[in-house]
Amino acid sequence: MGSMISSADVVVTSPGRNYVLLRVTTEDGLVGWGDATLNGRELAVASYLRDHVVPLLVGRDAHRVEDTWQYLYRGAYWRRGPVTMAAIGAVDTALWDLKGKAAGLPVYQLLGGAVREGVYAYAHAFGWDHGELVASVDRRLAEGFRAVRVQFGVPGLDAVYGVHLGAAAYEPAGRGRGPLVERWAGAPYLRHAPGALAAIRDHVGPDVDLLHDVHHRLTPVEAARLAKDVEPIRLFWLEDVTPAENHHALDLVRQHSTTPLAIGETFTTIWDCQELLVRGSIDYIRAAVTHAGGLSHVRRIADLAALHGVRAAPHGPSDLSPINLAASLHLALSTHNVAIQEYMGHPGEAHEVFRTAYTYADGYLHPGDEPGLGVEVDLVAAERFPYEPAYLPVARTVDGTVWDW
Ligand code: GCO
Ligand code: MG
Repeated sequence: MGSMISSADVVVTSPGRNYVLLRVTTEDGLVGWGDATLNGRELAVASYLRDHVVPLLVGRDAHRVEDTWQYLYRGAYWRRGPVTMAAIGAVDTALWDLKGKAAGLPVYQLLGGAVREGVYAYAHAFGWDHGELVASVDRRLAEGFRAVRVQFGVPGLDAVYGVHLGAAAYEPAGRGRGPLVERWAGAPYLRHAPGALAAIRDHVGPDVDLLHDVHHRLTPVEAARLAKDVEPIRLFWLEDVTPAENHHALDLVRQHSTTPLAIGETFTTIWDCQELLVRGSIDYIRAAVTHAGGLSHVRRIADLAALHGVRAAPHGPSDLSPINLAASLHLALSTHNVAIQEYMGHPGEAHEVFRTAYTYADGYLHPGDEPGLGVEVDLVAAERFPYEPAYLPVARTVDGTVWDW
């Protein structure tokens, strides 16, 4: 069969926010799509793909997904890192999409078939104060979600990850300018957070799963104190309490609390996850399909996690395209230890560019049954949304010291 790759193209489009996409075409005219978006550093991955990877793809057998992964990872000598792994992730995802289309099967069938009827999803709720947050949580519950991530403001600060004072919506990447500076202070956050979360638990009752993302801001001892203070709230998870590179920091948190811990959205390989999984330091591993080398590699991470009783919960923000979300859903439907999928949605304009087969109903997502991933890209629409430079904010403490964002 004509499975030789005849061309591969990088598409950069900005329907509401920037996305970098990879389109791989075979000699018999099948097209596979991958997502290569790295928020705030998009063009670095576009260049890595265009200048270094695409020339290696043309002429290869599109069906050799694993060999291509190994070739791009081991063959480059310079391994790991977000730029490299997002590029490999895009290729791997596109080849799974192609394989599904060639077989006439949805990708989850190629991964072993469904192990559940639907993928449990969590949505985002945010509000600067309790009233705003309650209204936001209630909207999510009315949409059928039974798992909600809650982010709130902190008296004395103007911006906290996930919510800005006076802002109607939350989108961290600012377009067309350098990074915004957000002031951070640990003490007021630690004073405020347990009460803010307890008030939401009182509002929703025991049956709703509540999640919270600290976004790497705390020192180890601060994180331990927070995890201990919020124990009675019975969170589904507390995410990214400390900077993700410092694996030992989580040992201190573990020693002091049984609050479930999630981390790993910035991890790019199984090697970043290994120590945390083997030491039993976490409960959920957040590596994303795009950023951690594609479906092949994230499946491998999930398998290692399973050995240690850890469940996978791949990152699914709006800054990864619907192609990443679709891939994540095929993985989640077919992988025993995937626990939940983040479902943040996408900007309205994105729906003009991406046609998706996945569906949401009553708190659950399903990838759909179209061959491949079930996402098609309208290239004419994509051209209407040219790239615009955008940056994530940078955090500084109140005395001006750069901090973790
Ligand atoms: C999440 C994440 C995101 C990140 C964003 C950075 O849990 O969804 O923390 O909101 O901030 O993806 O690019
Ligand atoms: Mg997060």
